[in-house]
Amino acid sequence: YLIDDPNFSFLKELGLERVNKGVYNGEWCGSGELSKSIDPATNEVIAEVQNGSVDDLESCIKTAEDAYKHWRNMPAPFRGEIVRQIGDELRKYREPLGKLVSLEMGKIQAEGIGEVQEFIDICDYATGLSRMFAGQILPSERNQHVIIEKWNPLGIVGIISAFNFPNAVFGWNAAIALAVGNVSLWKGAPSTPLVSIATTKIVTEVLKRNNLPPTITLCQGGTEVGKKLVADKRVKLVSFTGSSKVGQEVGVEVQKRFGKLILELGGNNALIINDDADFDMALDAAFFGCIGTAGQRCTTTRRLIIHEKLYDAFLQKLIARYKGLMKRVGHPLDSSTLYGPLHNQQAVDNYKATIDEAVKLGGKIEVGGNVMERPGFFVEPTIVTNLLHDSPIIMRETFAPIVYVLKAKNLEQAIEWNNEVDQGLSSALFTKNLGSTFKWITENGSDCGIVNINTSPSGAEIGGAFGGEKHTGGGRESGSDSWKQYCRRSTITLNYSQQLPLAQGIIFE
Ligand code: UN1
Repeated sequence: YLIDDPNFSFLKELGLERVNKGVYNGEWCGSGELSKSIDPATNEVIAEVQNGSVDDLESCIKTAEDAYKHWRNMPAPFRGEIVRQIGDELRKYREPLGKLVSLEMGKIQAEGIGEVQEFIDICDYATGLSRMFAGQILPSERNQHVIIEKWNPLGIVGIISAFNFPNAVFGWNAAIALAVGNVSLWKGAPSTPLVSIATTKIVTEVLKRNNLPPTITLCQGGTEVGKKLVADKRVKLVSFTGSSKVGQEVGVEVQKRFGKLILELGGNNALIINDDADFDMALDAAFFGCIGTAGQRCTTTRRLIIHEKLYDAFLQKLIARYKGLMKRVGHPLDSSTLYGPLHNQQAVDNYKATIDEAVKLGGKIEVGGNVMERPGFFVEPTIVTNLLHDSPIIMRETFAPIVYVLKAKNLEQAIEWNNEVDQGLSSALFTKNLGSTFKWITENGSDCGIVNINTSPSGAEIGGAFGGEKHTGGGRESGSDSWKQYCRRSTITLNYSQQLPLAQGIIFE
């Protein structure tokens, strides 16, 4: 097991062991199945995890409910101070935790550490938020009345995160949930349990030091645990990140019990290169957008829509960049690696099936198209051309480093294609023209949640609201006013007069 290998000493630094308990309900436990966590670059076992059962989940919910009763009564800036300490604790473990993200998920080290940085950033944000999540006072039509709006916490926030961002997505949700007075109950992806466990250890260390109850609970597990979490009415908000298919099922279940929902589902993100684009910058953006995280970000560039004037030159340059990348394929923890493996065998199978289908549909594989001959789940990053903009394969999301390149006559056509897919997460346009810029960001432009100009569709920072429209689910996480989703709004009419006037001037006598 890699945990016993001195080259991976950061695992022990994070408090991990050969067999790790996958449930934290105030104590570390777990009565579900034993599972192995795998390094996707080598297929070697990192360590084992004792997962949670539905009974364990029940114990987490009980713990969380009790913790909530205490936590909601703490002054909000005090809660913010705890979140600040969590951010500081994460700073201490930035490198080992980032390395673990890389090792268990398969993304390169710079991106693994970047993910922890995202969590740290949102802690800073939430600390400030704890003093700023203001309500408002509104004018009343009645004499000596005011209308007050107050944001109250919900209770337990359930967080179901995906393998591709095993640390940051929990962070976005938990930091904000805690600051506004909620407690969190987390189920990380079944294939990245060590990140969940190590992260929870870091966070709970801070809680213990402050003699606080476990406002953070964790229950690693599979579908059974997930289903119970989604169906349980004590979990007031379910924040789910994953596929549109599963997200829809989650949405229906939560709606059945009138729970609250944040859905962060599939993306089918386009990058448009207009004829007046800065060519080199656009090339860098396409390269990062398509290749980063080996094509496994929700925001990965899946469609490249190039103006016909630049099409040939751009495509040739991009192909050359892809070929050059082959020298930079390697283990994610190797500092020279720019391109790592896919996460698991299922991802490789999806990749293969999609390539086969593309070829059947008449697609041309410009570069890539093969599973690599080496241990782990490596596949060649792939560029496909010669398909219709609306061919079925392009209309769906394949979570792999495959990009479809389309030739557009003009910006209007490119925007039409950008918007014609079901998903609506991220999008970007390269242009130097002010008119094109405004067309793109307004009602005639991109219908996505993220609408970038002269930068890649992926790699958003925490300050903005993150999320997308249509089959992406409509939820927003992270910055801006996303925090409102973690609250219930109380509209309070306060009468400080000696009379009881009714609204709309109604006389009731
Ligand atoms: C995801 O892929 O689930 O904007 C999240 C980005 C990252 C987050 C992606 N900040 O690409």
